[in-house]
Amino acid sequence: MKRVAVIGAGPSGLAQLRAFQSAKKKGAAIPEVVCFEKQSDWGGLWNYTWRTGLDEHGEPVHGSMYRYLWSNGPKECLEFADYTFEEHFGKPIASFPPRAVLFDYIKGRVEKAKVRKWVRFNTPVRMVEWDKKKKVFNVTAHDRVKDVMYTEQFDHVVVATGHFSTPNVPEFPGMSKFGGRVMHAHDFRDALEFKGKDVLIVGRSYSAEDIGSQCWKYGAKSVTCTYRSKPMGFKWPKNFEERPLLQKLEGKTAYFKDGSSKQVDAIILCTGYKHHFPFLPDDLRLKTENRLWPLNLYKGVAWEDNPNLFYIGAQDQFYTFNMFDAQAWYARDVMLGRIKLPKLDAMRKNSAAWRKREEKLADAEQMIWFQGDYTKELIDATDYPSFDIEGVNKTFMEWEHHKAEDIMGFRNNAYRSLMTGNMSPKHHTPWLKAMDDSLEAYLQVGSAPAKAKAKPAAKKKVKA
Ligand code: FAD
Ligand code: NA7
Repeated sequence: MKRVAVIGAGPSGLAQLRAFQSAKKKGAAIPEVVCFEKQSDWGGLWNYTWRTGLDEHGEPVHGSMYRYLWSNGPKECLEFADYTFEEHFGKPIASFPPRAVLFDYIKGRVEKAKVRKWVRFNTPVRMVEWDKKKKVFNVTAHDRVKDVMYTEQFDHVVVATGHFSTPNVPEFPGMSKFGGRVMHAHDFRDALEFKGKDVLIVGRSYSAEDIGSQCWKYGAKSVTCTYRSKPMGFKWPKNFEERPLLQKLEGKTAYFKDGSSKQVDAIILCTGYKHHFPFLPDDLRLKTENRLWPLNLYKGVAWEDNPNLFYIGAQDQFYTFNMFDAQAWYARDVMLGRIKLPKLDAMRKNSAAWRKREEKLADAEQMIWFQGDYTKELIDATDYPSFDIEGVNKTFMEWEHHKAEDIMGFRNNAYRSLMTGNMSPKHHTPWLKAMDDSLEAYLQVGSAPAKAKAKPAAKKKVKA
């Protein structure tokens, strides 16, 4: 029997497990699937940890998520086509769930699929090597509980280890003598730490926007975001501003490129992450910055130089969960021999054309349509339930407009599910006033688990 190693049990790795289980359920013979996960539970970044630095085994902490994190995009844009929010929660729920609610949803599908037995927890992969003669991968893993390293052979390897975990940490002059806290977004956990403080945020992307908003919501005295390329440009509330790039620090004074300065108590570097695959040798390792079309991956998934290796979720992301599904179903069908890959030249040509298109994208709206087209192309190639990608794109557009209108209130909007056709309810509390991010508070289910109370709703049948 063929063997497949899936590295990582976050949304991408779990999509791969579900893809295989779905084929099996329909009667296909599938390979043996072994998923290696370095954390003690699944869910990837959505599995919150209070830890920073090193974990209980001395491994770098994977988690970059923080308390009070709510979905930064509408849940209708990431909904699984084969497992809707309504199926999981038994009723339509509001559009921007906090982390715990999305974590529950992600787990629900794989619990139903009964694939937990495929996962080896507390087991980081240390090395993957291709044996040219035998045409297999030697995968070396470390069982941290028994503290034993071992090597096994696999016909295919799927890398699903995420790329928002290893921080990109620039240094600014004067940092080593700064009289306050300096940290990267990766280590940010609780905005209350910055209550009453003047906070400086470096960066202009999602982390800067959300961590800045969080700090403001939970009582920071002021938030100043400093940008390298251009400001975010939202209509920020009082005591929230944007300034050109930080040049240097003197004591607790920050100096900016426009010559202005400000006293700050803490600096949070929201300067992004690095693709980091320390377990892969040069010939198998994706080297890229965070972008929509990394090169060397055919259809964004198959490692062109050795298409027995796959990457799921390696791109920058507007689309997330259902795009990972599209990729996982595609990779599965290549592994099952249902999809034949073209020769290397043709794969490279195809990727180059996507890259050319990607390079011309001028704004977020064009990027969303690009990623939508890509996701649709993959879905059309497999039996993943097709869904209204144009509708998802349009929901993203609405979301963009809602953010431009009201950056502190966009999460109060509701959208229609593209999977069930049902309109989501508005949330019971405006985001700025909702301080409790628990599942129970969000779903108003008291202390009982949401699923125990919720009755399955009448739902659209899906074919996967
Ligand atoms: P991850 O979730 O990172 O999971 C990777 C898994 O691989 C982890 O479980 C990790 O422990 C494991 N792993 C890593 N190395 C090894 C190894 N060597 N051996 C074994 N296992 C390993 N997306 C949204 O859709 N909505 C949001 O609101 C949103 N908010 C975000 C907020 C933050 C702060 C961040 C950082 C990301 C956010 N994202 C959001 C994007 C996020 O990338 C995806 O939602 C999703 O978690 C990606 O899934 P993944 O499986 O590719 O990676
Ligand atoms: P992103 O989206 O990769 O953005 C990184 C940001 O960091 C971006 O604004 C960069 O500026 C900025 N950056 C990087 N290096 C520097 C230096 N040296 N100086 C100043 N600014 C810098 O990462 P995020 O963490 O925001 O988002 C990652 C995921 O987390 C995302 O998917 C969300 O869902 C949550 P630039 O724009 O290039 O000028």
